[in-house]
Order: sequence, then C-alpha cells, then structure tokens
Amino acid sequence: MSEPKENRDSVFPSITRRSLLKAGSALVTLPFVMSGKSFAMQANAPETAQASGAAERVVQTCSTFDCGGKCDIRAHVADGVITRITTRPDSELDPQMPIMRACVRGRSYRKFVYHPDRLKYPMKRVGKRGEGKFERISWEEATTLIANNLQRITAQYGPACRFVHNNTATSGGTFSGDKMMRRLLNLTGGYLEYYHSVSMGNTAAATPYTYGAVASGNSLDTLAETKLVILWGHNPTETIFGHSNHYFQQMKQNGTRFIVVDPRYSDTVASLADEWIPLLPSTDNALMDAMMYVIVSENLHDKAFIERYTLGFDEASMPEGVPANESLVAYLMGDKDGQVKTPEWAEKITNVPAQTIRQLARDYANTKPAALIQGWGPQRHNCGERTARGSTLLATLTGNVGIKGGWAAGYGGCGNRKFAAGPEMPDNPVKESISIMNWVQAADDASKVTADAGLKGAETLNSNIRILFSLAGNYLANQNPDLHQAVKVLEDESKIEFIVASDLYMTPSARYADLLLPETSFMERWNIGETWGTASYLILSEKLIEPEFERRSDYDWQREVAAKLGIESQFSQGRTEQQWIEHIWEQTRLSMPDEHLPTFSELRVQRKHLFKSKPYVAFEDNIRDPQNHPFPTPSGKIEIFSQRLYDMHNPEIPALSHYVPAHEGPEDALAKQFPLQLITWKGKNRANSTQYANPWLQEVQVQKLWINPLDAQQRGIRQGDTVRIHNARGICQVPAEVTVRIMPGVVAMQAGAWWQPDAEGVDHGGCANVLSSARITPLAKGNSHQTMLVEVAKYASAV
Ligand SMILES: Nc1nc2c(c(=O)[nH]1)N[C@H]1C(S)=C(S)[C@@H](COP(=O)(O)OP(=O)(O)OC[C@H]3O[C@@H](n4cnc5c(=O)[nH]c(N)nc54)[C@H](O)[C@@H]3O)O[C@H]1N2
Ligand SMILES: Nc1nc2c(c(=O)[nH]1)N[C@H]1C(S)=C(S)[C@@H](COP(=O)(O)OP(=O)(O)OC[C@H]3O[C@@H](n4cnc5c(=O)[nH]c(N)nc54)[C@H](O)[C@@H]3O)O[C@H]1N2
Ligand SMILES: [Mo]
Repeated sequence: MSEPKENRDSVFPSITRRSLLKAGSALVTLPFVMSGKSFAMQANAPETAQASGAAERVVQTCSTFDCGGKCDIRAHVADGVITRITTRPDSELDPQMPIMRACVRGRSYRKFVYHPDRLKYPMKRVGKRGEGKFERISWEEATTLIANNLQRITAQYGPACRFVHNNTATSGGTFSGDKMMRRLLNLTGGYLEYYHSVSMGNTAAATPYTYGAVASGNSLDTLAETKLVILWGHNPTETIFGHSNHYFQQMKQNGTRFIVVDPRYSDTVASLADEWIPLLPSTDNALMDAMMYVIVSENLHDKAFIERYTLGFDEASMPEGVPANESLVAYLMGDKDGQVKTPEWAEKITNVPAQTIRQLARDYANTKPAALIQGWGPQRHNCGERTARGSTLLATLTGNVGIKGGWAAGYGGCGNRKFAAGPEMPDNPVKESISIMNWVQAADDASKVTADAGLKGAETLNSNIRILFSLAGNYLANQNPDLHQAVKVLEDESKIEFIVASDLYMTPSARYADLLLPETSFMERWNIGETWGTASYLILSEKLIEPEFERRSDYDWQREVAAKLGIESQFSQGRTEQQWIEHIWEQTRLSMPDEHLPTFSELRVQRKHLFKSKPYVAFEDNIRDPQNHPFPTPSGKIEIFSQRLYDMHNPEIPALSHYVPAHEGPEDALAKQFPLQLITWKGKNRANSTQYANPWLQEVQVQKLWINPLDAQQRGIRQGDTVRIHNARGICQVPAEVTVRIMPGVVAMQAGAWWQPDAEGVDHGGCANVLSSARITPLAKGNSHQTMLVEVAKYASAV
C-alpha cells in the first residue's frame, strides 16, 4: 500500500517545516530527550531494506501497543520525518517465523504519530474535574506539582494511597512509563498494587483448577496434523493473537476443518470457518454440558485417558468424603437435579439446535487429534471462569490433553515463551493489593474493599486511593466497566486528590486528569517489542524521529520528579532511556545463555530475535510419564471435579464447570425489561481505544450497533437508522447495522470507541462501557465487561 505524496501534506497541515524547526528548538530545554550520543547512533542506524531515495532509510521496527500481533513494520524515514510505513516484504518470509505482516493498524501508524490533535504541552486542569478545561504549563511546573503532591499526599495518608492504573498501551514493550513509575514509587515507600488482567484474568484463575498450571497452550507448529479445530469465541483474524491466524490459514489449506462458536459471524468465521455455530452469550456451559452428555452417553469418551489421568469423572473416581452424585457423569445424567443434560435441554438455553450440538460433540470426540481453542471473549463474562473450565473438561474427556495436535483449552498461553528482562523493580513495601475491579471502591471508600471483594494481603484497606497515575491507559472513563459509577467518584475532588495522566490524545479518561502530560509515541522512544499469545520473538523498537513540541517520554519527567524527591541517581541509575534498553537487553542476553541472543550492537543490525524453540505441547510430560510428573493439582490428576471449588460452596463457581445462568444472561428476570444481550468485540481498526482518532482507521470500520433483522423489525429499525441502546446504567446512541452477522437476541458493538456524552448524558461515541456492569466474577474477583442486558429503540430514521 503506498500513499500519494499530495495526500500526506494536505491531511496533516501541522507537519510543516516550521513546526519541525520549532520542535528542534524545544529540545534545547530538554536535557533528557536526546543526547548527542543517541543522535550519533541514530545516524549510523542500519538500513534493512533498500532506501528508495538518497536520504531515506527504511527501519524495521514495531509498535509497543497491546495488540495480539507484534508485527514487523518498516518505517521510511527521510529528513527526520516518517514518510511512509510498509511491512516485511514477502521475499523475507522465513518458514521458521510467523508472518508478522502489518495489519491495517500497523499500516496507519503515521497517522497516529502525526495527528494535529496530539497533545503538545503539559497542561494543568483549570475547570472542574472531567470538564476538560486545561491550561498550558511548563515542565518545570509540572514536575514540581507531581513531586509536591507525592510528598504531601504520602505524608498525610501513607504510601498505600498511591495507585498506578491499568495502562495497557505500552505493555507490548519491555520498558514503559508505568513500569518506571512503579519503580519510583517503590523507592519512596511503595504503592497499592492491583492484580487481575482484564484481558484474560478469569481464565488464568480458572485453568489451574483443572490442570494445576495456567499455561495450557501449545506452540502452533504442533498443530499441523490437527484434523479439526474448534475456535470457541476466538477471533484471531482480527485479534491476531501471536499470529495464530497465519498457522490456521496454512492448516486450512492443508485440509484442517474449522468450526467457530461465536454469537457473531466474525471475520474469523468469514475467513476460516467451515461451520459457524452461534449461541447466546454466557450460555457456553450449557452447550459444553450437552456435548459432554452426548460424548459420554454415546460412549465416545477416551476411557483409558480418563481412568489414568483424571479425578471426578464418575462416582467411582471421586475424592473421599464427598457425598454421592457430585461426579460429572452423575451431573450429566441428572442423578442429583433430575435434569438430563441432553442437547434438547441445551437448545432451549443456548438457541443452538439439538442436532447441531450432537454433531459438534460427535465431530470433536471422533476426530483425533482435535483442538478446541478458546478465545478470551467468552471468559470476559461474569460466568467466564466456568466457561474456561468447561473447555478444559471437554479436552480431557476426549483425551486431547498433552498430545501433539490436541489442545488442553482454557487459558491457552504457551509455557515455553521467552520474555525480555524489564527494568529492575525494587520491592514494594506495601503488602496489600486489590483486584483491578476494586479501584473505584478503593477511591470512594477503601474500608468497603473486603477480602470477599478482592482485597489481599491485609484484613482491611486503611486508606483510599488519593493519588493516581494513568500512564498510557484509558481506564478512568472509557475502558473500565460501568464508567458512570467511576466518573461519579472521579468528579468528587475530595476523594482522589491528584490524578496524573499521560497520553498522546485528549481521551475521555485524559479529561479527568489534574495534570495531563503529552507523551512521545513509540516512534519517538527506545524500546524492545514483545509478542504475546503463542509466538515468541523480540524486536527492537528504535527511536526514529525527534519529538515535536514539548512531548516527552514519561521516563524523562520521572527523572526530574525523582531529582526533586532527592532520589534521581537511585531511580535512574544514571541511565538515559536508550541506556536502559541497552541494559535490559544485556540482562536478557545474559539470562538466556542457550539462546545466543545478539549483543545490543548486533541487535541494531539484526533488529529482531526469534526464539527457535522446539515444538511445545502443554502437559506432555504429565501425560507421557504421570508417575514422575503428576499434574500440579492437589490430587496430582486432572481435576474434573475440583475439591477446592467444592469447598468454596459458591453456587456461581461449582466444583464441576456446569451451566449456571449468568447475571444479566438471557435467563435473568431483568431480560423482561432489557431483552437483548450486548457483547463487544476487539475490531481490526484499533487496539482497544488506541488509535481511535486515526482518520484512516475510522474509515475502516464505522462504530455501529449490529442487530439481527428479526430484532430490528420488531422495533421498526431499518438499516442506518439511529438507535438508542439503554439499560439502567446508561444510554448510547449510534447507527444500526441490520445484519445476519449477529444472531437474534444479541446485539454487538466494537469495543474501544471513545465515550462522548451530550448534555443529557447520552453517549454518542458508541462506548459500550456506559452500559456494561462492574460486577465481580466469583473466583478471580475479575471483570465481566461482556455480560449486559439492554433494550434498543429507534431514535431517528436514516436520511
Ligand atoms: N484488532 C484488535 N486486536 C486486538 C485487540 C484490539 O482491540 N483490536 N485487543 C487485544 C487485547 S487487549 C486482547 S485482551 C485480546 C482479546 O482477544 P479476545 O478476548 O479473544 O477478543 P474479543 O473480540 O473480546 O472476543 C473474541 C470473540 O468472542 C466472542 N464472544 C463474546 N461473548 C461470547 C460468548 O459468550 N461466547 C462465545 N462463544 N463467544 C463470545 C466475540 O463475539 C468475539 O468474536 O485481543 C487483542 N487483539
Ligand atoms: N466494553 C469493553 N471494554 C473493554 C474490553 C472489552 O472487550 N469490552 N476489553 C478490556 C481489555 S482486554 C483491555 S486490555 C482494556 C484496555 O484498556 P486500556 O488499558 O485503557 O487501553 P487503551 O484503551 O488502548 O488505552 C490506552 C491509551 O494509551 C494511549 N497511548 C498509546 N500509546 C501511548 C504511549 O506511548 N504513551 C502514552 N502515555 N499513552 C499512549 C492511547 O492513546 C490510549 O488513550 O480494555 C478493557 N475494556
Ligand atoms: Mo486486553
């Protein structure tokens, strides 16, 4: 994809020679931004592709966003400006590596970096919090404000009142402002930590109850012989997920059959599936139960495997002391509740035809090996832990655990992945921690954050969150569930006393900052990009251009704050940002002598390092040699029945993974008032809310509500009409996309649009978190962004 030169300049009038010169002069006052040394090194930077013009160099790099890829992009740099983005050419494809080809987001990075709306100067709030009124201040004033507030607030409330928020936009890199903020806070008494990943924390908590370990995924090169793949709420065509789609497409060409279970006809269904099985969101366990019933009642289960490796399949294999009829078979046959878990039973709950369920169960059990691979969408529900565990039970019944070509399901990350070292983190003296789901309560009234709600490491939380850093996140008023209840607390200036945010844009969350700092983009800093999912490689993400205006890396201002607190040399160890990257690389290299990592100077030529690991199958040793390698569960077996869950006596997280109607699922009484289930998905044109303002990407996909023609017709809604989606938590107004790509009873909207409330509080941006619930999941104390009931009404006709 190449872009005509004319467009470039007309779309971005701000990128004139004058603004570049201005940026140059701003640098003089910023000693940490760019040392002479790094300039010199950059001038010597290697070219990895033929430069097309005399002054142009083409640099292989990657973003450090939190998307499922970590693609090999090529930045064309001329005269200190990125003129074009291309990607790894096909001529460089290497059969040992995933494809790493940039998607639409990667191709559009220039429009993210050179956008006229980017924040330019540090700013201080002048209006009420959340109003979005700011005035420009100097960096000197900004760093003094931070240092003074840190000192004052810590002296008054203690270090546990300090909080670094969920910020994922720099998590794809080994170095980031939020990590260094934690370092700075640990050096000055500590801070209140949070646990739980809103991405996959529910499955990460649940998977060990079956296997004893969380990393249940294989390397994808072990799937070549797999005859059937069931992608269960997995959409890697859009989410990329360590380039799994690359392997899946190859497998498809070689004849592997793909079935996708998803309420939406996703891009993955469109590009990969032989069969699409839509089901009502949050009813996955009913489908799974009925599949297990078919497998067991038709004698298709792997008896030898079950006998050898598992606990709790039938009454004969139950742990001592548990009353009768608690085993899986007893549950499936209705021995306790009188309900046989037939496909007809599940059809009423899931809306999947009984015959489809039967066939799916038979296909999965009769095809050896087969891989049931779960995405993380189904576990971002308030029943998400059960769904995660249900998939592990299906994999177990069919003997697909620990074998090449199978897949243990559940969390799915691969256990042999390698990561860069990261900056050293001194110990955090504050021992209590909260779930990320508790942050609003901890800001409002910390005494209400109980152990039941998620508090760890202490009986009570003594101090509210009083100072908060949101560095590369949009989790104050956009990405967090039920954002209205959060902003109510944020707007009360007597609660959190000082909020520091850094971003590239004036996002809905940035509006709630007291101090808003304009960070550099990944193209204006040094870093090492890391993959996630199942791929394993590192890419150098080099500083390619000088920051314009007064933009600075978080680390730069943190050094000044540290100096004002008297700990600069301890904090920085005398290192510039680039020196930290060199240091981290060296630590990484020394920690993995067998990997023969290049030195930093070699990396600057080589640009990336692939870990050419051997094919890896999770739990292979436990299956091959169970005597010497028992599963790391209390029983040493795969626990179909979990005594640990049983002992919790919590009906929402039973000892088996059986179906329990979800709060705000289709069986909730609330469905009478709000009869539609709303789900969100991660779309191709942004990584969460990152790049929301990118004009190219806004063209890729317009924010709309997907609604089935049957539901639309009942409500008099036609294609393109403006609709209002509402529930007790909020109202959102967007155009309707009337489409059979979403099943009846369900509506869907892409996640990550910016919240844009009008004077009445109606959101015009299409931010689903005005409607989503902050209900906590029973086991992980985690998030359930996906489980919400709504009603939709026509608001205005399409013109
Ligand atoms: N393009 C793009 N890629 C991304 C991201 C992005 O924003 N954009 N975000 C990245 C991040 S941070 C993460 S954590 C990962 C997340 O990756 P995932 O969590 O896997 O992605 P989602 O789109 O949330 O969910 C996957 C699918 O689950 C379906 N689904 C929803 N509810 C249910 C249900 O109840 N049952 C079933 N069976 N399916 C259901 C959705 O329709 C969707 O197609 O993606 C990463 N990759
Ligand atoms: N409804 C709904 N909500 C969800 C989800 C869902 O599926 N549905 N998914 C959840 C998940 S899995 C996740 S991970 C979270 C993600 O939520 P967040 O962690 O808040 O991530 P983003 O929305 O990408 O916001 C990141 C912000 O960082 C900014 N940014 C980008 N690069 C830089 C940089 O270099 N420096 C600085 N300082 N800022 C930068 C971006 O402009 C953006 O405003 O959202 C969650 N929210
Ligand atoms: Mo995520």
